[in-house]
Amino acid sequence: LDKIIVRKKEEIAFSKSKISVDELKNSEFFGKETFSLKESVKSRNGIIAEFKRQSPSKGIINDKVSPSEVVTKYEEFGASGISILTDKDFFGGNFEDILNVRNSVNIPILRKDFMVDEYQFYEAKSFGADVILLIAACLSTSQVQEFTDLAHELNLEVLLEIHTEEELKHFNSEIDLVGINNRNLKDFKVDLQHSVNLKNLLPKGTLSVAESGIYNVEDFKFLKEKGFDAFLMGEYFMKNENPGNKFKEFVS
Ligand code: IGP
Repeated sequence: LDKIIVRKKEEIAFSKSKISVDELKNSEFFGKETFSLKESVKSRNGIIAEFKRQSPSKGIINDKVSPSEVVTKYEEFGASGISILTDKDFFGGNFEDILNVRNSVNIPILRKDFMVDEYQFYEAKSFGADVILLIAACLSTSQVQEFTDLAHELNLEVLLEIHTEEELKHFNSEIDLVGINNRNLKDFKVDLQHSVNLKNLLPKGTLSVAESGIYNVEDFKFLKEKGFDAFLMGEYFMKNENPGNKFKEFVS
């Protein structure tokens, strides 16, 4: 994680030198309505389906399919939202993916990245994202608060990701959804029961998202029974030749 953050800061410095915040603000998406993930986890099937080419723990998952083709199916078969990894070096993502996806669906798009600088929020907005991820493990409590305020100013919703009880102290009541990562980002171990225990510590009424490592219908049902409102799933769909069909099969 530390390595990713160091690299991320270099990447941001480079982006800033090429495109200023004022230039980003010229994007058509400033001033446009955003799609609410809070609403769509209630009105659709609760799955936030991820487009993911590769990851540090799994290597290449799928580098053949195009985002628009995949996400159109995700939307058609009821997904509440789409998660797009925009990190290039570790996850093989990019911003064009968000633009492509924005032109393909009318459900919320989560920009999934390691957010450590205000600049990235303007970027997210300028490419048509609706929701941003804040990873508690790489932010201070005051950063989470400041970033939440900035996101809301830009009409972006906030998904706060936690993995430990300690990280719960980063929660504030303006946060829109709390994601509990079933996977430990330090050693990549998956533990669903750990997530259920942590979920039970959230203030009543908090919208909760079970993230990562959901690899079969049983895991999904278990987490649903335990009261999770939404489910962030990537690899299970993406490791197939046709992720959209895998999604369809999973939900039917
Ligand atoms: C999806 P999976 O195991 O279904 O592919 O996981 C998603 O939860 C995972 O990509 C993720 C992630 C993150 C990636 C969750 N939090 C933070 C990068 C950074």
